[in-house]
Amino acid sequence: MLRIAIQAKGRLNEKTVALLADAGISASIGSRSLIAHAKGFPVDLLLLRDDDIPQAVAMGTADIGIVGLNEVMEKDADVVRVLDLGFGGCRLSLAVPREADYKDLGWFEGKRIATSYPAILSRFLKEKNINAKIHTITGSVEIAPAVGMADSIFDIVSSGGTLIQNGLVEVASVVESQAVLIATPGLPTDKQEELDKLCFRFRSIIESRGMKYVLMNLPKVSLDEAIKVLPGMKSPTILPLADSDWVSVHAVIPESQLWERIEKLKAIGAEDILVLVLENIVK
Ligand code: PRT
Ligand code: ZN
Repeated sequence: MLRIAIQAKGRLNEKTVALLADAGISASIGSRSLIAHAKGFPVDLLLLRDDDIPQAVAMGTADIGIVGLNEVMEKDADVVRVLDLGFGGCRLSLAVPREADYKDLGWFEGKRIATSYPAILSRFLKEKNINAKIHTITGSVEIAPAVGMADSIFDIVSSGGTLIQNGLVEVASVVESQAVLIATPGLPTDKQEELDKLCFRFRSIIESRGMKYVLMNLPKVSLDEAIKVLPGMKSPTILPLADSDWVSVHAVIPESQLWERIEKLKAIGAEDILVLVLENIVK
């Protein structure tokens, strides 16, 4: 049975539990227990702080884990990065006070940088040949310059709102991160097979995100034109209607292109357009 480490509580917990549920894995997670038995797939859930997940997976305490790539990189854990999960997106960036006379990375020479990610930062500074002082602090890194603890920060940025609120400007993005599925290197065959099955489910869920299933009635004469607008997964599905001058067209469209394509389809005579949510794409 696979043991999967997930964040007990925090930013990644909700989306991780939702991804597992979409993959048919449900568990009643009590607030105090460390381990939960799941239904729907042979896995146990190990509920940990995100900082501990890379190490737990590297040591084999858990076979697989879901955690931010930033934590995996910081701990330099010996794990296999199996799959990018498409949520928890953020970046690790250097930021300086708005009033700083910043031109380029040379500004950081001799400066104090506050961070919760000293390992990633020190690798970066070494690569860029910059000598700076790293102040490791956990939590509220962004207030360090204002209280005189540091000249600048290296921290997680998502919308950038926290930086603005604290009078800081992002000057270099060092690492792009998102939630990733990691595994212990060299899993035994039976566990690897279970992991492959789980990945298959995760992939189909991830691929269907942001896609819509669209059905419409179309005058047969517009079909060639519609096929150009609707590439679909292979090509759109065309079904005959009782009225032989019309066909029913089904296609999968990325949400970002939905309205633009629907307008084009309406312009060539499409009617009764239905847009449905897609749950899974199984390839
Ligand atoms: O208790 P535990 O140790 O498990 O959790 P934690 O408090 O260490 O981490 P948590 O739950 O805050 O974050 C878990 C993971 O979510 C991180 O390791 C990242 O991979 C990912 N993530 C995605 C983020 C953010 N977005 C994010 N915006 N983690 C933190 N933030 C914080 C950031 O530190 C800063 O304070 O949000 C603020 C910036 O947000 P913006 O939107 O204002 O830029
Ligand atoms: Zn943490």
